Amino acid sequence: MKMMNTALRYLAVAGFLSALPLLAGQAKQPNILFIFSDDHALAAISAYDDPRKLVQTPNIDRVAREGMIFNRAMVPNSICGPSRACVLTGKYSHMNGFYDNGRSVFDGSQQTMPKQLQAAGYQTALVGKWHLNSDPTGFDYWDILPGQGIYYNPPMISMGKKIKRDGYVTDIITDLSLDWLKKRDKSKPFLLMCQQKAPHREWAPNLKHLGWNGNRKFTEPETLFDDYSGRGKAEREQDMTIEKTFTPRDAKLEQPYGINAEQLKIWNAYYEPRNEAFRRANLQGKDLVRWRYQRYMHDYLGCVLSVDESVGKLLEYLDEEGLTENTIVVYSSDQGFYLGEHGWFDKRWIFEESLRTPLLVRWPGNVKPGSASKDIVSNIDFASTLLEAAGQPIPFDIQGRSLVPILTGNTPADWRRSFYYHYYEHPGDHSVRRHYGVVTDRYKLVHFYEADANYWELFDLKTDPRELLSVYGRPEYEVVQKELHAELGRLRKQLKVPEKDPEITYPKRNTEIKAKSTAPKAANIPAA
Ligand code: SGN
Ligand code: CA
Repeated sequence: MKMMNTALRYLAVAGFLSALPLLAGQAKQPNILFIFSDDHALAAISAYDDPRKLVQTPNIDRVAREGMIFNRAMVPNSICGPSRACVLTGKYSHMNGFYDNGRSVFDGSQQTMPKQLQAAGYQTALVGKWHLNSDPTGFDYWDILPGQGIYYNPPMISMGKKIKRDGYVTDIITDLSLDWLKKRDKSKPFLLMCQQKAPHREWAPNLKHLGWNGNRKFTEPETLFDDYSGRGKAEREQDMTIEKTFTPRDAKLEQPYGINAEQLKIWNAYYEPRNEAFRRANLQGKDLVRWRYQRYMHDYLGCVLSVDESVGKLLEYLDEEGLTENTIVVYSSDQGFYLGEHGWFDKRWIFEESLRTPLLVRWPGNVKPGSASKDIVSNIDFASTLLEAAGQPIPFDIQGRSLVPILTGNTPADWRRSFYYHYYEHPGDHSVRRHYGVVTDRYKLVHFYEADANYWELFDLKTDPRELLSVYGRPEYEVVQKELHAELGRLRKQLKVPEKDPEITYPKRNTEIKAKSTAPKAANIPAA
């Protein structure tokens, strides 16, 4: 069967066949609703059942209940733009050319999954966060936030035209997505990529969710006061702690970007009395970190509530229109996020909270409701998966592999057992050093490779699930360490990772820069 598929694929890509057959039982090409949030930690989705029980997300959980939840979905480069480029191309950063947020510009002329689906007759749309520093290609309709976007009354760029929209960003992206669905050409299958800004920093919730938790205190992570002993310079010298990096705006001691006078009244009614009490208390040291953690969780999880509502509205639309049965729903995020673990917020590391990303997939008739996968999968697999589901050939240079067999309950015997990771954005926000490494079910071998932070680490997730102690060089790990070095070398070769990082230059950007410089001053859009 595998041989047969490979042969068919060859013929298809070589142009002898226009498409692969659809899966058994499928009468027509499925619609694809791809819902993508920004910085959504697994611990902030109740389906992942984190022991802290931080929040309930009934609508996202519905996707899990009616589909499959992935417990080991990983990103190759845990940061926004690079992740999005991986989704579009099915390739690692060194192959799609988008390495970091600060300097990379996505080359929209390259082969992408939306382009291929569009050519196969799909109607394609992308709404919300894009963050790739060039205009989207492969979409019949696009309506994006410039750069990071802002939470209140966000300027947007609709098919190249600047528009300022009123309201809360998550609702706006949802409504625009629904509007497009309503107006679409119903004779064609669709690919809709609904990409939320939330719950990205500065975690500004919808006004109606302020105080959503009542007086409930959020459970602290065990490592909130990590001292980074047992690890190296990179972990000690980063700039992403709640203690040192958290700003007054993060803490809502300053108002969010773009908010108007009317909204500010409601905002102040909630925050001002609490901020006043905070100022009077004059907290210091650990008490101050604890207070910030509580504020952070109220705000971040408050944003998640809106994302969850959005998922609910989109699923409801599918139900009402009778589209549920023939629509693949994917819920994922551009990466995970730290919710106070190791004292951190943000992402970027090969470590669990930022390496892993949520992934839930519903596909009636193909995916068993309530199923779960522990296979190592990645967002570079999304392109192949959606192409196969649509009966399209998977180009040979795609590095990700289709998840269709896993989704249908038949994980191939040769599925990957190790995963290559590579983070490049240093110098950059939060000062996380460049590193690469290999991840298996149990171990993680990491190389921080800059001249002034050059060292190896090895973590044993079985004995040290929180990754607090590198056991690199210990005699009892000699054999494992050797094997991991060999595996890392093998992966780097197979994936064609260059020996040296490329010089990442500053090519000209279009959409995003223009949009930023012309956006209203009051909105004060934060830099990427
Ligand atoms: C902004 C944030 C950073 C964040 C980057 C990248 N600062 O610069 O905290 O790491 O985006 O995020 S902010 O004060 O402007 O919010 S990413 O999701 O785009 O990769
Ligand atoms: Ca992100």
